[in-house]
Amino acid sequence: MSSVIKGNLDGHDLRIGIVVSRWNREITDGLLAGARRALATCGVTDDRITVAEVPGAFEIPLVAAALAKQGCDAIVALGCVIKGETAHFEYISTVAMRGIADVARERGLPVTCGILTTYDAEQAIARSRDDEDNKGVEAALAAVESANLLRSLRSK
Ligand code: INI
Repeated sequence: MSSVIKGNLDGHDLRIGIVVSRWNREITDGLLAGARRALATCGVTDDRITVAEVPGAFEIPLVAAALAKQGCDAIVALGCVIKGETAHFEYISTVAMRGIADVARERGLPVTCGILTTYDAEQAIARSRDDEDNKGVEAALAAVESANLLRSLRSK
């Protein structure tokens, strides 16, 4: 008989790192608020959450790697890259996305993606409001679930 291993959303004994960028701050503040709300619903207390603030999405992977070294069980990456007139958007978003995936694989812990890459400000606002579409919420829940799943797999 096959076994299905799932994570759960009980975060009471997890340490969670959040790395959040200041670029498009009104958006990333909304993502951070969403992530904090979601972690509270999972039972992650404030004293088990470390928030590191970086200038922009480009800096997120390096700081995520440093947080990983400090013993977090999972890291939530929050940022916002909005398409502009130049190719800058592609470079920043590619480095940020690939970077967090690399940190996750290299460190063996979840680094979940709450980095918005949108075509305009309206799309970013719609994904950072205080509602069910908030991507900070999604990334925080994914962090708790994935950290618990990894724990289960490693205990077998
Ligand atoms: N950083 C972002 O997080 N979002 C952006 O939209 C953005 N744009 O458009 O330039 C951005 N740039 C800054 C970048 O992430 C670095 O902080 C900066 O280049 C210093 O290394």
